[in-house]
Amino acid sequence: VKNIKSITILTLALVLFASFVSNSDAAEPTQKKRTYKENPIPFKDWVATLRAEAMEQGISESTFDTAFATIVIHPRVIELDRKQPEFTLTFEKYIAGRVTPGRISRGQDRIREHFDTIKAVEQKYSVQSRFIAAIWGMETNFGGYIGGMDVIRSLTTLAYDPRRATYFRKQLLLALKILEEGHIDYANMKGSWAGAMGQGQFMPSSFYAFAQDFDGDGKRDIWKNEGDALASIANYLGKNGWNQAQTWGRQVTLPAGFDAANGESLKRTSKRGCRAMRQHTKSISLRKWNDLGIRRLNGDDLPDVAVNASLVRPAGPAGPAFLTYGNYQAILSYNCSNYYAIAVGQLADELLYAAKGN
Ligand SMILES: [Ca+2]
Repeated sequence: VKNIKSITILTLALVLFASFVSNSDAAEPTQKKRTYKENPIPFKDWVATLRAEAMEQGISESTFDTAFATIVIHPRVIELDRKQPEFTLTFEKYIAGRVTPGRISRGQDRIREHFDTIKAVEQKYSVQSRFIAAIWGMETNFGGYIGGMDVIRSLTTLAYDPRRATYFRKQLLLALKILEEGHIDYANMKGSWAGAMGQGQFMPSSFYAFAQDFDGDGKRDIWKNEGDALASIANYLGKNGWNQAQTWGRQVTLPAGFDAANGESLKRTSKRGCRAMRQHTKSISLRKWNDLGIRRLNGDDLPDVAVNASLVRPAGPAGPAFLTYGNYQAILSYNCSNYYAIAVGQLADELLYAAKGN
């Protein structure tokens, strides 16, 4: 027993040593460390100018002073903002972490719970309910986690910080307008560290572009009212070109030698769409894709319909391939990432299969 104990201690010591070594390795900067400017204006003076600007825009003194009564810069928000671009998950790990059996079954429960509402939203906004639900699931696990941070404090921190001050000052003033109009009160205006709010994680500018008052009570309550939240997501997709007659795309197989034979001729030349579209081929008809030997995963021909699609392989040339339709770009408008859009599409498919299985 003593020997086992000493071996365990030795192993533990080695593990600790190894982690110490790897930690110190990790501390070596692999990228050039960025330096950040600080705001030269004292925070108190900055708040005073913001208050004057808010008054000019019709925010009342009482709304402003309630929201700013205990305001402080929140260092955690700055820390999260600085850490952000390190996106190191592989495509497979990203999907496996988001399209999970637990999320699919919670999605089914939540759809069942709000079935009449989600069907009414689907009809009014012409967006299939499974896609509304998939965005809802990706953003907040179907309203399960809407973020617990004080939105005014987060936006104030990011607006005072010079890095993206102009954008966040605009978001902050719109957040104050949301309070002024009484859609939510200050104490309940919670969100992500970057100020994304409610069950669909809308920034204040998206709130004013897309949020809906589905139950007609005069408030666009995207935090606690499922009808308002789901209608807002559907309206977001609808206003970004959603076509109810189509799906998002599908995973496909490529014939051997596909890239060598077609790589050049399929290069995307269009500049339309967000950044993530740069990884796609050009958009051609499904019939042409079928002629090039692209098939469904089960080996069947592609659907014989007049639809254009672009091909993307988010994990690189050796990874899975997807043909994506126009609706895919509507999903990208929500979050411009191929990983995100494919996860939304696959979660929507899983919710459909699960519903059929019941
Ligand atoms: Ca409402």
